[in-house]
Amino acid sequence: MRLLIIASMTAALALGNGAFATGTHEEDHDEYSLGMAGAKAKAKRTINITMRETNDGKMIFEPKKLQFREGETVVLNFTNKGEADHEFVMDTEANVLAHKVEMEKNPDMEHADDNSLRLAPGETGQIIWTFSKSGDYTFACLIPGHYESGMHGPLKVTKN
Ligand SMILES: [Cu+2]
Repeated sequence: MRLLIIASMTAALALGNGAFATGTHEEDHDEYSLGMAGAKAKAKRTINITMRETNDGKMIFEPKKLQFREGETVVLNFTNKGEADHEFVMDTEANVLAHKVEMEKNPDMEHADDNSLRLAPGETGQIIWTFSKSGDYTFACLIPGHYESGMHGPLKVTKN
């Protein structure tokens, strides 16, 4: 029962943020376990991340791995250089995989969470994030089929 209570609290928090889009995640997906949206003024580093398809039928993020230091605020700039929509979401692996199942049931679900974005071909986007807790996390594109085509990688937050 505890899980159900947490899930409804998460939903209430999402509503409070005005971050509710069409389609909702009903499970507790704890999107802030690796930190929180950060302030640009605190960011000392910018990482450029590209999403695209490859000629041999894969879908990739460049770079393939991300690493940050605990407490640092980073500007993540995204460019979709592909011909399909792509998404970026970062979270614990368990939460990413739970999200993946939800996306497969409901492919048009939109995310309005701070830890994710979706870009049309040619579009750019930005997430400014403070990585407040060290650990091993994952980033992925959860548009159905994309994870399996290669769109996921490790995100490590190291202790200072
Ligand atoms: Cu994708």
